[in-house]
Amino acid sequence: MNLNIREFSSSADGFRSELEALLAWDSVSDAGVQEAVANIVHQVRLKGDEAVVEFTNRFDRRQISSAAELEISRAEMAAAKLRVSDELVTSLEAAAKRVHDYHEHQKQPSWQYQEEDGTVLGQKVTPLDRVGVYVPGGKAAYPSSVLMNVMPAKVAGVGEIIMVVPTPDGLVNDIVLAAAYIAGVDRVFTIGGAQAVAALAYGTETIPKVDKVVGPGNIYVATAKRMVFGAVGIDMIAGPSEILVVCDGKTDPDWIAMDLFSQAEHDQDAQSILISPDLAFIGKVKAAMERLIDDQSRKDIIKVSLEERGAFIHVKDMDEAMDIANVVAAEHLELSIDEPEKWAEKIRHAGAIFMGRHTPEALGDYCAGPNHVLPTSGTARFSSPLGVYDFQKRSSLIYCSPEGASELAKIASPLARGESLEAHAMSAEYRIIKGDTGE
Ligand code: HSO
Ligand code: ZN
Repeated sequence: MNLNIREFSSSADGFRSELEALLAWDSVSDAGVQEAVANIVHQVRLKGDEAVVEFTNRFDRRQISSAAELEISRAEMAAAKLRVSDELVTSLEAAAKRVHDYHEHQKQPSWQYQEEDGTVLGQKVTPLDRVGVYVPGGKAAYPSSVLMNVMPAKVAGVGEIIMVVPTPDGLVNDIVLAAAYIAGVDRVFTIGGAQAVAALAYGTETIPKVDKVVGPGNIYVATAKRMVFGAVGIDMIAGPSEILVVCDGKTDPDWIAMDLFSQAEHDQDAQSILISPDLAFIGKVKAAMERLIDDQSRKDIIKVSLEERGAFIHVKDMDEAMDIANVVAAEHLELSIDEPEKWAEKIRHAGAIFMGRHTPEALGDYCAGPNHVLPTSGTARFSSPLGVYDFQKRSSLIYCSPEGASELAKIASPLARGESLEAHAMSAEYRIIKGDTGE
């Protein structure tokens, strides 16, 4: 199949502005969607279970009479796991263990130190009490995403994990439930959309109120998450998936072609870009793609994604490739080159860096260990992969000794008076030890 993929040369006039245009992504904020979501959130907040049942029956074509019917027990999750093939269960378990072990390294311990006068200062780290994980239904139901969202919460020590998943027509995805069981989800409710986000944020008679809602979803879910933010915490709002492959021309072109397909097949809006200093190699990858695409089950999605948002960029050398990679700040960056560890030092912005010819993104998506929930659309400039730290929070600790308090009060008092806050000043001054004049 012919593929019409844009080709750029970094030395061409106007390349930087063309690159900007290529990367631009507008997360649509539709006024109609806003209004519909605001109404759903309001109804759920006001009427609780009754509204959740009504919206679920309407949007997911179900005939539920009470919210209790929405819950799936751990026993039912275990039963779903039995319906999944042994091979798949073994892979889910192996992936869960690897993701768990990786995230163990992210745990932030509490710390404290003591000053000479006995004052102790520190930071106490605590897990969130209860978290809600949104899992999309339908075409984007990824069991791997269940693992990636739940494992870091588990490792953080979150008290209770509630998963919501829409089940249009009452159809449940057994692999998703098996993943939930393996990851250690406490309770599952078969609800989705804005109504699920609102139920988690405000709680209903049946659905417990959580402290944070994480997980990807469609525009209704994303809009609802933005709306309830403040009442609860949320994770990032993800844009379409992206991959940027930098290749020196020495990797099998078929491998690179398939790595580019692997992101393109997610979504028509996904973005796959190849950067190489070797123009002939770019031609070989293109030929490989045109040959391989015909056998791809998702070829229609791949084609649209590559033709709408994909690109080949020819650069003069590897230094320039790294500069462009930093501008793109891709969700996934593959360095399919010699000495990737040397070049990775130059990378400042990327969600995940896949190093060497034997590290395709697909391995990271499922089982290498790091999280596959990553900053998209250039947000890697300022944000990080989903991790244990997203499910932990910090409290400052201050424990003054009498002598320490006396000293601090002498610093605080003039500051408080400078702000005309007399009670602050006096509260501090009461702690000054009588007869302690400082020097
Ligand atoms: N590449 C996706 C994650 C995923 N891949 C799930 C396969 N399943 C995140 O960008
Ligand atoms: Zn993927």
